[in-house]
Amino acid sequence: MSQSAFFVTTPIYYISGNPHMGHAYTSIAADVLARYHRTRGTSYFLTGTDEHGQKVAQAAAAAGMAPKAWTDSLVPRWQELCARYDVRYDDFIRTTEPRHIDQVVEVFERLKATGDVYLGTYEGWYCTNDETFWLEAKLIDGRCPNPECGREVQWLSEQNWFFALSKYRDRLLSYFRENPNFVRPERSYNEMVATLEGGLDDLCISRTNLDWGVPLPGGGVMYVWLDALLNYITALDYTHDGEKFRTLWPANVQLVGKEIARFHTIIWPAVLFALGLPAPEMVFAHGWMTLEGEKMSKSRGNVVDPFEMVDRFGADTLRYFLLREAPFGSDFSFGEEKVRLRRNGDLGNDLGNLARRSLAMLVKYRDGVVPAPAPSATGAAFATLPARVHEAMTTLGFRDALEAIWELVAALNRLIDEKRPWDLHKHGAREELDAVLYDVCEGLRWLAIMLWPFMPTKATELYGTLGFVGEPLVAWNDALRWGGLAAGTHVAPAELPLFPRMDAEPAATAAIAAS
Ligand code: ME8
Repeated sequence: MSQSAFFVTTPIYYISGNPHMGHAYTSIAADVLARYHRTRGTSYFLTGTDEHGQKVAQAAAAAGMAPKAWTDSLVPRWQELCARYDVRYDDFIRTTEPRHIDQVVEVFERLKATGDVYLGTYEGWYCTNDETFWLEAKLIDGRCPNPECGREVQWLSEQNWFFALSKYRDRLLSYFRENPNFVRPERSYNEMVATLEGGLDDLCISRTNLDWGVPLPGGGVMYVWLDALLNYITALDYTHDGEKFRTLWPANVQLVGKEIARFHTIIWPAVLFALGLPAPEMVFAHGWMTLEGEKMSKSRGNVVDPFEMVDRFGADTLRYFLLREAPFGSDFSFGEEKVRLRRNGDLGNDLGNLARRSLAMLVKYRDGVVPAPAPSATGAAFATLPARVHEAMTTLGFRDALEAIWELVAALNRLIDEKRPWDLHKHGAREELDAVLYDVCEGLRWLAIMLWPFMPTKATELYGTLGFVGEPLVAWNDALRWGGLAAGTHVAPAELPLFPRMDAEPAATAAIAAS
């Protein structure tokens, strides 16, 4: 693994049930980012499952199973989610794995030794749904103050271990000020600064009357959030000074939903500072997928089944939809009709038709053989496109990146409409026809390369029709120079359209069309 591998993480998901579309969203975004950085060198993508805590224990009990048997039975489904969406992680960590548990205990010992962890008494309120301790003053009508939750809280009175979070407030504030990109988007950054300015309390990091967690020396288990956050470094073999840890930490980007920004941008960096470690470069708190205006969530029960969706639409269409529909930091509502519109419009009419007619014309007019490149206005106009996409990807502007790429799709379609290759052929305008045919084929090669992080299967298919073998995983700097497609290349027109039209039809028929 090289020094420069780009390290990206997702939250580790509570395994209190099956995944829903919201979980797929974060994992897909992380995969797109990891694939993009693979084209620039190497990347390392970590995801996994958060298997301890009261919430998971309660779900297991409700299913009449022991917690570990319950999480063992569910993990394959979470991994299958990744497989079905072409989410290609490098490591999948489970917090019930011995490699994680041993290191959590070691971290606890290290923090005790530095005095950052101390014994005290916790008397106060706890929300099981959010696995969060709340101050009395923060409760609303005696209930959990999280507007997404509002559930009853329970009174805890336990001898517990505390983490000296308050001690790190000033250091955190300076870190925020010196690293404006540490928390993105800006809205989250500002919220977190306001939280820090309001002051911090020490954090209770153990639970006495709960046994489903990492057992701590002397009794009790570790608070599930600290246990979970540590996955980002235990997966790298931190306490054993693992090579992965030395080469990958600090993470380049940690993706989280905005509801857990506080854990990742205040508690997490404070723990890292206490361990003498650097904070991640960027925590990006993305927006929520909603359904009829409400956050899609397991506890609300308003969830969309990602397996049903992928059967219906295919992974690439959904990956495209999710990242194209809204800026990554904003909320957006999920709807099958919207997915269908993107599928038939951007993907079918714009990209799919461009590929179909370009290749068909090359076959018809030049026996499928790419002509020699000529000076190209399109090539000149889009010379800076890779740099624009790069700029967008650096700030996780997936939508901006796709919009920029679609400018090329539109320009190539316009070129065909304006130059009318069928007329050029009829009038024997050989050179002009060659120039148009070359440009559209070269443009398709660019599109295959730039779309690969977003739509790996379709991009590879498109690349294949242009005579290339394997995935368009190539260094953009070298590959994205107009004129790179060799004259004489034989193209193979696709038998089927890249994105067959999908009408609002019953699921079973639609699934075949999505293949
Ligand atoms: O919070 N829209 O796990 P979790 C967008 N185990 N993203 C969504 C979403 C939605 N409606 N619903 C879920 C936990 N997500 C902890 C994390 S990390 C050390 C521990 C995604 O199962 C989003 O990334 O509740 C969100 O932050 C995460 O799933 C929460 O998953």
